[in-house]
Amino acid sequence: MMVRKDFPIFNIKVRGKPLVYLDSAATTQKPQVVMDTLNKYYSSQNSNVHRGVHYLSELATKEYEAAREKVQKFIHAKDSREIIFTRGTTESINLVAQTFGRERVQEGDEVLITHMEHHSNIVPWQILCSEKKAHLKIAPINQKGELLIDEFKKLVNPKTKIVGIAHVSNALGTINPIKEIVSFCHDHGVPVLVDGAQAASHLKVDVEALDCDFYTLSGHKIYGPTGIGVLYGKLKHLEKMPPYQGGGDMIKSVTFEKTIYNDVPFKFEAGTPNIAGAIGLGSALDYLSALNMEKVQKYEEELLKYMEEQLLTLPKIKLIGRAEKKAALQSFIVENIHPHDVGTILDQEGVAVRTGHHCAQPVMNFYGVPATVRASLGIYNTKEDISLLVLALKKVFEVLG
Ligand code: C6P
Repeated sequence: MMVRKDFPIFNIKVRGKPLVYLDSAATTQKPQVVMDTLNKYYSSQNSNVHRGVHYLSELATKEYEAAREKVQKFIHAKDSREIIFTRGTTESINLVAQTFGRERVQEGDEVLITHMEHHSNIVPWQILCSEKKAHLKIAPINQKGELLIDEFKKLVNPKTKIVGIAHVSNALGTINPIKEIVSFCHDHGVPVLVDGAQAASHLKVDVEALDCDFYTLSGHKIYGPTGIGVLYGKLKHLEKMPPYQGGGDMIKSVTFEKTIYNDVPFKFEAGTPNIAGAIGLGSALDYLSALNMEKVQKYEEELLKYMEEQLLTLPKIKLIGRAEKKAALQSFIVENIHPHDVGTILDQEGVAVRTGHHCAQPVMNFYGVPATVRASLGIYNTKEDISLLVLALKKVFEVLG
């Protein structure tokens, strides 16, 4: 896509070389328009929301609520009240575990997740299960990094109270068949939370079509600012759920005897929210929508295919994560060279990749590796970036091979 010019970061040099940024799964770079929006907000709109009758407060509130509607449209939610602003996916999942989960899961019950989850979709459920004396069940994956769907289905039973599953795995790139999973789970009366942190910037997300109960995303992974994220929840759930945190803005009235909570979504947005972040996220979504998510998906699919082919031309490289349906990233290891050493030499060449366990240690354990190198793509990457990755990897073989 011809969008590189929109991202000022590509004007910098890294160690005297042009930046080859292959770490968008950790966080994406930001287009100028998002930074301009933040600047405009702080320069001419800054005020607190829902709290003042004055001009600026009304303006900030209008912009903040407009951002909520942009998120609603972007993920095709029915109602903007189904969009809650959080700090990111991690907070969104914790919110659901500590409210919906806490009420629903009781002693002896089960929470079902998969072997490919990010720690953010494991630990909140572990905390809940330990508090409730419930059990965390894990659906297995195969060597390609795909969910074993029949095994998953066998694990759904009357004790299963909630399912948490990644739309796209951050360590393997696997795209899970969410629609099929949600439909199966609903047939068995089980609600599903979808961790969309790695999906929303690559795929066209339609929460109504997926029919999931909850969907989460992180602003910083979708070309928006850090510190802002989204929890989508079906209105019927959100209205029944208790609040997550108490404080300002989430109440209708407070006396020392009794507090009446505000309506959804404000009930879940205690305290002054990340107003600038939400508005910045709104502008990132406008930017992506103008590019057209179907075109983004197609472009990235071609680029990913090219990256896989190019990596396979190199000796000593083992690709990890070979699912039929994948999004925008490739994990790999280089025989006899630790991923951190690979990453360090790539960095010398201006190539940014992530090395480590990617906050998905169970995935590393499954493959029996301590870490992988992960090259992840965004809309600004080109075939040229991949050629430079390949050249830098050849350098790794020269130096350490
Ligand atoms: N993965 C990565 O490099 P936060 O940190 O709350 O924005 O997102 C957490 C998270 C949840 N689920 C998935 C599938 C994720 O990939 C992430 C974040 C980054 O892979 C940073 S660890």
